[in-house]
This record gives sequence, structure tokens and C-alpha cells, in this order.
Amino acid sequence: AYYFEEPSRTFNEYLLVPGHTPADCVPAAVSLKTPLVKYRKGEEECPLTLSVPMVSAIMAAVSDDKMAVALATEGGLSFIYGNQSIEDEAAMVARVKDYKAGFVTSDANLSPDMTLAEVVELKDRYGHSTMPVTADGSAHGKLLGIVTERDYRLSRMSMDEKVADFMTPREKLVVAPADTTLKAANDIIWDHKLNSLPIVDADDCLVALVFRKDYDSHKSNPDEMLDSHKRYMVGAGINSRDYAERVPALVEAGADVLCIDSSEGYSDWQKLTIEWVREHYGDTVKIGAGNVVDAEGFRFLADAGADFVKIGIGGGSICITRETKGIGRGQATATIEVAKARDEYFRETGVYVPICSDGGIVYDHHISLALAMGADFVMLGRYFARFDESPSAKVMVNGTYMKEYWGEGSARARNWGRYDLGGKKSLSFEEGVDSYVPYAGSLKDNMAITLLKLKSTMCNCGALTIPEFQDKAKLTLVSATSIVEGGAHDVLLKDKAPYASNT
Ligand code: MZP
Repeated sequence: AYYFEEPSRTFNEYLLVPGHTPADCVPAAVSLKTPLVKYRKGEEECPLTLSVPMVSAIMAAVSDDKMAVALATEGGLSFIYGNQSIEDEAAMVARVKDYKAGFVTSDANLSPDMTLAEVVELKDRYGHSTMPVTADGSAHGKLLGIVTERDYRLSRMSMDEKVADFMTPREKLVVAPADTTLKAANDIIWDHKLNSLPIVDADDCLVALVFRKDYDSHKSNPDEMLDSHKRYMVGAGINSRDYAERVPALVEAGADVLCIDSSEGYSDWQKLTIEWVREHYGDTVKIGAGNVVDAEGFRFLADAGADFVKIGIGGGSICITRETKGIGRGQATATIEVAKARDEYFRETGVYVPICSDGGIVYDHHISLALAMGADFVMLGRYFARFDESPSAKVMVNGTYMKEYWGEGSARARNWGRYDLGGKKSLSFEEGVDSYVPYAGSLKDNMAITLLKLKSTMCNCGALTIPEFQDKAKLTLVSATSIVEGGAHDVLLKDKAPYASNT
């Protein structure tokens, strides 16, 4: 047998030692842009980049179309889970691609005398998510947007939930009949000082008018919002069995990037899958592979043509692979070794293959550590599962709101494709658990804090970009007693933290 000389280590065993911080190195100046897929030395730009180095896990409890839209809005990317029918997965991808980010202008000639029902009909005809209209002077010249029932369906909430969600405590629900004119609706909004006006018409179609104030609160002017119609990027998970049918459907639906989802990726199955994609699509379809935990595994997948390589076996919060099969490696050690292999590969071949540290991120600062150790981006499951936007149920457990979160190798998911070694088409034994994670609110609010922490850490290390951070980072192992020193200690806490991680 071969013995690795050093024990494998986790993120918790490391700390960053600050470097010099120049005066212009402030969080607002930090760029978190990072490559998602491979590129050649000398190429102007990586073909696909992320604005923030976070992607959501290929899991049924984490990444559906709603999560994908929310995360893409913040500059990250979701990989839609693959353990569902090809048609359902492709439909989720298509819904993300069809989602109209921003606000779309309409050439419809809207007049203040039009009824709300007519406006909704127009909106539906144009297929817009929202249709800003500039009413003329008689409607106060305000910008209005219309949101219809379809938008609510897309957000997966029931009508009642959405109405509740829509209203801040200060807002009032004013219901207007469908024959209300635009001018009258605008007056109601104005008179009641509402942000929006939900209306239920005869066909049970809920309509909300979004008021100028809402646009102002987006901190961009209405004109900017009217040109900014973007299509969001989305990834999708595939397996190494039905790729000949699944890949064409996902490509047709508009997936920007695919990833072979497997608990252990150093295998011929992955090579064959990548080869099939290259044979049928050349380099036009981007495909990541994994997971691996050492240099050999990385090199195998990079040589096979992977566009990025994912690292991590057994470190996921819901994972019991190390207990059941005795395979895996500490996530920090795996990341450090694979990052060295990536750099060596780049020096040798001129091809930069981005790497993703997948699983085991418990505290926000683990993201900083993973990047400092060389990861180009990180994949998170538990982190995203806690938010409103994840597909799982929000439940009350012992007086606290929780979200359900289960592993793909659990009896609940039965994702045999992820654990397949060419055997029968079923999960023979469990490698994951079914669990709860504390509900944490909206993705947007949580990510804002996480990213601010990351940027602050980068500034402490004197870095304004991720490559600079990786270059300048100084990392130290910590002793068990210094970990104790790192938390609040020898004081009596007034408020017990509701939950230790990500706070
Ligand atoms: P975490 O962010 O919850 O710690 O880990 C998420 C990662 O765990 C996923 O991206 C995937 O690689 C891995 N995973 C998903 N299901 C299982 C399982 O059932 C698993 N064992 O290990």
C-alpha cells in the first residue's frame, strides 16, 4: 500500500495570517470574478466566468430553477439537480433561461384608460415577467410594472403565501377589480402610499403593480433597468449512464455548463462521458467532472478533457461515505494538493483547468480558506439549503424554523447514478443522511454578508482579486488549543448564538 506521509486536514485546522493592506485595498474595490471553465494561456478571456466564486450543489434539496435564478442574480451559478427525469431537468433549465431578468420594455401603447385586465392580457401576449410602462401625466408620470399569476407560480409559492410575502408589515393589501383603469390604479397606489397593488380579478389572476418607489429602492434608475435585460447562466448535473439522451436535452434547453455528478470521479465512466460530449459537441459544450481528492485524480480528468474539476469526498455535511466505505480525504489537504496539480498542469500544457472545492463549508471563513488554498470557486449544499429559495420544505422543529436537507446518497434521494459503479440501477446502501438545517431567510441577505466577510479577509491579506489572494495568502496550521482561543472564551455570553455556523 501507499501511505501519504501527512494526515489529511480540514478547513478548521487552518488560519490565514494577514499581509500588508495598502490604503486602496478596501472591500468595495475587491473583484470576486473567477474562471468557471478551462482556457488556454494567452487567451483573452476565459469563455465562462462567475462574478462570485460560489455555486450551489447538484442536489434535489438545493438546486432547482428558483434557486438558480436567485443565485445567478447575485453573480453565482446553480447546477440543477440531475436525479430527476430528463424532461423535468430540461424544463427547469429552460425556465431559468426564459426568466426575464430585469425589466423589459414593451412597445405596447398603454394608455391611462386601459383596464388592468387589458394590461395583463398584453403582458401575457408579450411573455414578459414584468412590463414597465410609463403612464402619461394623468397617471402622475410614474413607472409601473405588472406582475402576474405566472410569476407567482414560477416562485413556487401559493397565492396566499406570495401575497403574505409580498407585503411588508407596513403595506396594506388593496384589492382592485380587473376593470380598474391604469390611472385609477395608480391613484390608489398613490393615495394609500403603497409599494404595490395586488389585484384579484374574476379569473383569479393576481396582479401587482410595482410602483416607481420600488425601482428607486433598487438603486438603479428606471432607464438602466429598461435596457438591462439579461439571460441568466445556469448549470446542470448529468450522470455517466444516460448522457447520450440527457446531454442533448439539456443543451437544447440552454444549459451553459454541465457537470458529471458523482461521489467519486477518478473513473473510466467519467472519461467516456467527456469523450462522448467532445465527439458530439467539440468544445462548444462545457463539462465539469469529479469528485477527486488528489493530484492523480485531477490529472486523469484534466487529460480526459474536463472543463473544470471538482474536489471532495466524504466532507459534505450530509455525507457518511467515510463511515460506510472508508474512503475520502480531509477537504483542506485535498484542495491544497489538487491546486498544486492544477498549477503544474498549467505550466506543462498551457491549459488552466479551474478547480472547485465541493462540500464541507461550515463557516463563511471556510470559503476564504478554500480560495486561498487555490480553489477557483466553491460548491455549497447546506449553505444554500437554509434559504427561502431552496426547494425543500420549511418546517417548525421545537419552536425553531428549519429547512429539510438530505443527501443525494440518502434513502430519500436514492440517487444511484451518483454512486453507480456499473452495477444494478438502484442504491445498494446509504451514503448520506436526511436532516434539518436552520432556516436562515433570503439568499440575497445572507450572501451579502458572506461576500463582505470574504472581501474583508482578502483585504486583510492585501488582495483585490482571487488570483492575487491565492498568490499572497499565508496559511498556518492551528493547534487544538488555539482553536479554542479563536472563539469567545472565558466570558459568560449574554446571548447564546442561535446557530454556530454561518453566523
Ligand atoms: P455541504 O455543502 O452540505 O457540506 O456538501 C454538499 C456536497 O455534498 C454536495 O455538493 C455533494 O458533493 C456532496 N453530497 C451530496 N449528497 C451526498 C450524500 O448523500 C454528498 N452523501 O456527499
